[in-house]
Amino acid sequence: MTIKNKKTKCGFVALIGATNSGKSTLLNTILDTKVSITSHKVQTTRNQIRGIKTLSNTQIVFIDTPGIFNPKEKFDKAMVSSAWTAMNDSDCVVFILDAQKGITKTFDNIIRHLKTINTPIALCLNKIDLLKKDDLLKLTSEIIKVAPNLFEEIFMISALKNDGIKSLLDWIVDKMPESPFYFDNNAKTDLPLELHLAEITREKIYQLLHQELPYSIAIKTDSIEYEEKGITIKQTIYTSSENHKSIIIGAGGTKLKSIGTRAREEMSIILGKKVNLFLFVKVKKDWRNTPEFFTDIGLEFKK
Ligand SMILES: Nc1nc2c(ncn2[C@@H]2O[C@H](COP(=O)(O)OP(=O)(O)OP(=O)(O)O)[C@@H](O)[C@H]2O)c(=O)[nH]1
Ligand SMILES: [Mg+2]
Repeated sequence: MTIKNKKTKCGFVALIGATNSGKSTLLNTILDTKVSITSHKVQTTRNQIRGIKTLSNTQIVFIDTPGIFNPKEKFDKAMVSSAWTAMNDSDCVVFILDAQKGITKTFDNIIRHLKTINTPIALCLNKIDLLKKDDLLKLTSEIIKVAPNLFEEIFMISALKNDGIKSLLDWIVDKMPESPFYFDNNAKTDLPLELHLAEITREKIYQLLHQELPYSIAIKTDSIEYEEKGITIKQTIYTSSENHKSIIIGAGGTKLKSIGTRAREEMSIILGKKVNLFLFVKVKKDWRNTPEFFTDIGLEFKK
């Protein structure tokens, strides 16, 4: 029987969790390709990133979300709010908990929100590669005590080491509603190329710059030009102060060069062509309160 004659299923899964719990890592592992940037720093993902997995007659649209934290500024509030929206709009929710961190204030906050929805929820205890089995079992029983009947299933996984993910996928497939596919069979993401390329550079900045600095930057892809010799990409890195600008550029431009080299290498792999990348650094003090920096990445700007 061909796929055309089969009934198909398709739906949305929201990946929810505290910042740094491993949501984007899990998405990339499931898709077997890098769609969402990751880093050891908190607040890496800033907007909803959709990743698509097609398995014979089921298409799963994963929504990776910004981590939940206690937001103070407008931009941070918009990030967290986009995570809650994804949760409300999905057919099932996967709550990813860093099992090393266990039950925290953020955990309680997430639980409070999860109790308000009627969608099936699975809990993933992630980073089990870093834990002893006894501690994991202790944490599981504590969670069941704190949130009885909230989770349909609890999975123990390592997103990084691709451990325990098959049974999570089976659970998700079971939750997908009957529906035609929303995307092509080969699609991995619907992220516009400009944004995808900007995310790659942002990831390199998270890797190469320390402390609070990555939070002060935003990136825009200004142009992508396809030429015979390769692809020329121009991007601007916006930062909120002159001081940060000089740190990003580094002595004699060395830091910016390293960022550019790493980003260019990854872009060349994705695009399958030689890439010339030009990075410009501009100070825009108030970008975190400027509407276009929200809407460009799909965040809502509230006055
Ligand atoms: N040891 C181990 N590390 C992991 C695992 N999953 C994720 N990590 C690491 O945890 C860090 C955070 O991972 P991310 O995937 O960026 O986390 P996130 O939840 O998307 O974070 P935000 O986007 O900031 O909300 C990275 O350094 C990952 O390599 C895991 O299963 N085991
Ligand atoms: Mg993330």
